Amino acid sequence: PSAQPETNQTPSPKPLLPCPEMPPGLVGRLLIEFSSLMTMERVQKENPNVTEGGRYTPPDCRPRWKVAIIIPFRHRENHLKYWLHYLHPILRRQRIDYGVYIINQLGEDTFNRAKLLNVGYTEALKDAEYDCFIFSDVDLIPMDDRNLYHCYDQPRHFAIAMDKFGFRLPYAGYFGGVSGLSKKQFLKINGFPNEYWGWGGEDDDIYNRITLNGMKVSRPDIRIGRYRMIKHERDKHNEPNPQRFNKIQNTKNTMKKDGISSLTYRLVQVKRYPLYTNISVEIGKPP
Ligand code: UDH
Repeated sequence: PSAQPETNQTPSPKPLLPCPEMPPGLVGRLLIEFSSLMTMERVQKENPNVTEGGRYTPPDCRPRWKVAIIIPFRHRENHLKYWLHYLHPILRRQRIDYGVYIINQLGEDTFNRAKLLNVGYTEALKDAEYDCFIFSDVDLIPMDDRNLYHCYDQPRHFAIAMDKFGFRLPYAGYFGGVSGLSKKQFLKINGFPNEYWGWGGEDDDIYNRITLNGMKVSRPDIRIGRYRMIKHERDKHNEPNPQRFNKIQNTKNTMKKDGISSLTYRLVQVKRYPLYTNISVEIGKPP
């Protein structure tokens, strides 16, 4: 008796076509500025189609990647508003299937960017079956929406032409700011190092991991990989790490034991906001 006549069933939705390589509706070069006052209320109103926790999926095509965007964070609320204001519309135009994860380091011990990124990888995978991870500083905004936030055949460096470096790559092995690895690429390099406390070196260590594992870095065209950085003073408790020069000489020896395989932390809170998921963690302090 529970069987419904065929005609009463909702018709199964038409299978969607794969999203196009270069989505129509991109605008190219963008005007990025940080002088207007930004409020979270405004950014929420601008982005009604983002769902709780900062998730979005294109309604009109089938995306190739499921992308977790991971942002290392502490005390940068103002930067986050601009990031959300600019990035959600860009990612929507790019037809990306994505979720935004803010990985918030609790306490005032030394900041550890790469360890937070490892935490983001782990926590995002508890949420959905992501196969692509984009790691972005909170203060970097792409100036061109043709710089597509998905993964590539090789680990991707997105932020190659920042305003603060005169829109040039500062050195050939630079991998800082915004980068992206597929799950497979990330696991191949045992994730990121957990032992870089304070500012600097962790991005070079990641670059070493990539090349030592037989991969190379892929980059967009220099005219497209342009970024604006929100100007700021050096943060407290993120002083330049004097050990960084020595450590990056040793990646070959350290990468097998220090990485996603050795990650430990204490998850304190997961909070879903309309435009992002906040993951607050204790990650310890330098030995
Ligand atoms: N971050 C935080 N909070 C901190 C430290 C770092 O959220 O206290 C995150 C944030 O996402 C930031 C990223 O880590 O974008 C990288 O840190 P950074 O912005 O300090 O590094 P960057 O190389 O700047 O961009 C270095 C300090 C420049 C000082 C210049 C003074 N004129």
